[in-house]
Amino acid sequence: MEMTLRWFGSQFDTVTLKQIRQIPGVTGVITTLYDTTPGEVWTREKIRALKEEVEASGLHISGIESVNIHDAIKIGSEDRDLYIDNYIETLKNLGEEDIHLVCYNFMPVFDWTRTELARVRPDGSTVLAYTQEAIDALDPEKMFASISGDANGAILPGWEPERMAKIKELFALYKDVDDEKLFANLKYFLERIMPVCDAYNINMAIHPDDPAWSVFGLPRIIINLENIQRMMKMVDNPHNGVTFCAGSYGTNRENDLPTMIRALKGRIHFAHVRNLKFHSDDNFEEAAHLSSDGDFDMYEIMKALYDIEFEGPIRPDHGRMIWDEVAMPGYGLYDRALGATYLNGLWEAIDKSQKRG
Ligand code: DNO
Repeated sequence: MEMTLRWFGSQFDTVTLKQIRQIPGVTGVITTLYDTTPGEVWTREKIRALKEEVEASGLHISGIESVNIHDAIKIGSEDRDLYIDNYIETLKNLGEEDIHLVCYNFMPVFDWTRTELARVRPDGSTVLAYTQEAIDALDPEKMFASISGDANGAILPGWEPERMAKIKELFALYKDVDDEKLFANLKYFLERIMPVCDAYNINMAIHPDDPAWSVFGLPRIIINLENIQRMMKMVDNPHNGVTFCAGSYGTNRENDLPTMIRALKGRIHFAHVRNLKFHSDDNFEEAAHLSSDGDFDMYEIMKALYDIEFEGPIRPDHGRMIWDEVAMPGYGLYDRALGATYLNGLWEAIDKSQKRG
């Protein structure tokens, strides 16, 4: 595995490449062209400029998170081929620039959903949190407004303000899209992009729906092992793989994370590793990465990744806001650096104990 950190680009991130370079064991960044909108072609020039900037700091680009999917593709509307053509062009340009990993999601309307961006924990840190009760009491059209006030001025990943401004129209467009239709639209998209992925050896890594169940009555399909296996079988190509995100699959406590990892051997292209603390099945908050701070056994998660000989990038995921840092919720420097160091420590211990055993 390679330890990495997500970085949103110098225009958007409070964290610098120099700081990332100084986290022990972090050698790559997972990044994006944050100012592009879904459906737009990423030009080679822009990709190359990003790459050069990252490489000048002594790091490299380990993958892209995300190349977002235009709603027309998820809805399956008539103009979807135009946007798929653009996506293919972007993949080709990434491949030409020697980038071989793309994380994306297929969630309708909203990307990840939380009801609080700054819940205070007993130690005074703040974290992202979710309660079903708050979702049920909320008008979905007000979802964006209800959380954006706590975003520390940052643009939230996957919550493009220009899309959120059209939220009513978006809901209307998805009204005939159920789980089956969404699966069919995903299949259509994957079938069309696989040839370019084969040609440039690009691993597509679908990110799970977060939380791993339907919100506001919208269909959500990337939620459990059964559905991921269905997705992989329907377009059976090793480039059609997954981002194993512990914090997203783990929202559903029926998902046994180490078992899922073992079952997905060979098709996990990217891993997000973080911990959650539950108050009830549908009231949880994000915790420090350390096992004892939350409800996941982080050793078992890392051990499962080790056992399947996972070689792709891992990144610590959302961190708590600590030590008075002001940054994008979940994406400050300090707690993610602690997370990376802890995960590297677990990996080293597992590796040494295996070799000695
Ligand atoms: C949230 C992230 C997601 C993720 C996308 C992938 O912090 O984990 O926004 O990047 O769903 O496309």
